Amino acid sequence: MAITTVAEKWVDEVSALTNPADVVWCDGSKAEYDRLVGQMLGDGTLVPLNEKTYPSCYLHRSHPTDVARTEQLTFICSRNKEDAGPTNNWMDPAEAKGRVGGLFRGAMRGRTMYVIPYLMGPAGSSMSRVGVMVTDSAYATASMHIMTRVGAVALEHMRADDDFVPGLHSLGDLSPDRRFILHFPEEKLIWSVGSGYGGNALLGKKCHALRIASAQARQEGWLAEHMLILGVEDPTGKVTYLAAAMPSASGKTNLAMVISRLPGYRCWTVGDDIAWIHVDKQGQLRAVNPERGFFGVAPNTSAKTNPNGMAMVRSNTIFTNVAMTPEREPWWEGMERPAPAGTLDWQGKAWQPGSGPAAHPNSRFTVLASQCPSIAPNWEDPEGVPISGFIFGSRRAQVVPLVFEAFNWDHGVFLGSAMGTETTAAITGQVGVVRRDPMAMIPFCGYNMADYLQHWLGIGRRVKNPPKIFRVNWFRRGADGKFLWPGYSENVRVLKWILERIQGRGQATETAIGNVPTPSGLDLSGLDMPPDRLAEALRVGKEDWVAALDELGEFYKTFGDRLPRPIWQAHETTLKRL
Ligand code: GTP
Ligand code: SPV
Ligand code: MN
Repeated sequence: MAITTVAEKWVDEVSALTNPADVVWCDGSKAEYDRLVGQMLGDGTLVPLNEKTYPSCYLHRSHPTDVARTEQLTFICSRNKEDAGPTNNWMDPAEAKGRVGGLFRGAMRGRTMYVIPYLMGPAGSSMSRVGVMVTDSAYATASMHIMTRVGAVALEHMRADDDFVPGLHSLGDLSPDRRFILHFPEEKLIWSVGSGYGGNALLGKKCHALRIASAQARQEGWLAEHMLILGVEDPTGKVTYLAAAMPSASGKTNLAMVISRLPGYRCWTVGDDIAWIHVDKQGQLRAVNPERGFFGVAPNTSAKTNPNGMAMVRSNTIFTNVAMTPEREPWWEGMERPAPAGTLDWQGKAWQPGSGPAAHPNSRFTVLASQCPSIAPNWEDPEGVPISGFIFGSRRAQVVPLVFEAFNWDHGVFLGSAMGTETTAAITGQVGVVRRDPMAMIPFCGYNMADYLQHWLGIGRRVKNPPKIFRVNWFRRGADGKFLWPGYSENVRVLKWILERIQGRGQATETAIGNVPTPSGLDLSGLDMPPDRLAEALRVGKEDWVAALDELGEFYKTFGDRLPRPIWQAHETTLKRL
């Protein structure tokens, strides 16, 4: 395999710093993956699952203090603090390298250093980008095999010798006290130490494809978003592509592979977590999924909620932090069959019902996208898919209606910027606390969020027919404390209304915050939904919204003059109209 001198030189440098016992250049082959698995089965990093019922599936148990992204240890290291903005942790680049460089010194002693050239995006696409990750984790290396396109294909897509994002990763000693996830957007460089889990360690995902890529996208005039991509086929056979941003553990994987309840409608999965979106020559937005696999939330995945998800993890899947039954099958809460006696919890300890969750709430599966039964035939089209609508969804027990439509592009950017959400187990810290999360990008925007919103407004000016923008909330609760909307496969009813609105049809009432479906606007055929429950799910409460917008105003103020005028104006107009 040919390798550029710039990449070689960088690998030599980090090797001199980290001092590994040996260096392995990865080629992405099946033989290499099998070798990694064999070695991890040997040293206990992987536990074999039932070869009959879950062929080539393995369980990995991560360190108990290393089970989710750690945002408080994640930094944007731009030269100017203002370029990271008030929503990011910031460290001066030189100071960061001084402080964290010490943690890398000799960190790989006695370990193998894997060099992973990887491609984010389909082969042959001008939207795809290259990274070179160096890591001392065999688990991260095997996961990168599934999540990205590893090997010669990556090098072939470099547009110049230095056209790659270098990412240095070491497990270090796995101590949260010595854990840092650093991004240097000006150098397009990633340093991550002290974690072997998820977005902290699979550097192609959040570090590269969102934080570094969002900063790069702003310079180059495109968008890197925390969005699923799906195609919705209507009864005429036409497929309309939508991209939807939702915060971590808030429904992207589930919506991306939803099975329609409505006859004649069918959904096709293009991506479940990240979208790279470009304006093409005709002024149309086109999106690719930069990833090759899914790193999806296990709990509550069941034959009822996500049958496609259940089917795709029956082979060739790495499970992390799930429980294991005596038959050596993976198990998690919400799987719909009780855990048999003798089940081991996610730490491998004997588990008793009532003794807390058996699977970690952020336990996950890692699997090739091609194993998903609903994968779109064109999911790797180098041209991407045309995007006709955007959805912003969050987790709000109160206030936010099931679905509503923005008046226009700028208003949609405002609605995206106004998102708040209840935190989940995908991030270490308290769960269920409402926090601001514009466009589900608060943990992932590699630059000042105010500039990001300005960039979104600018994209709208460059697009011929800007896609319609919608807001959804599957998580509103009634007075009984239960979800008002059944969710999952029933969400296709909301997608149908969205399609109709895009086509200039669909029944809606104009409100202060946007166009809300009329009670008969949603197709509820075959669904037992009492009218008062539906009304509650769609209700726009005046006092609630005034309070929410006041809080939002305080958030906006933290950006000072940098917040784009149209966003403030939309905020003021909404308050007036309420
Ligand atoms: P990340 O991979 O962390 O970015 O998460 P995600 O946005 O892909 O979330 P995912 O689809 O994995 O869903 C996370 C949790 O939300 C799971 O427990 C789901 O069961 C639950 N969930 C997803 N969709 C719905 C829905 O329509 N209604 C309800 N009530 N829960 C849902
Ligand atoms: C998320 O937290 O949004 C994820 C999981 O998709 S992780 O890869 O750990 O970031
Ligand atoms: Mn995510």
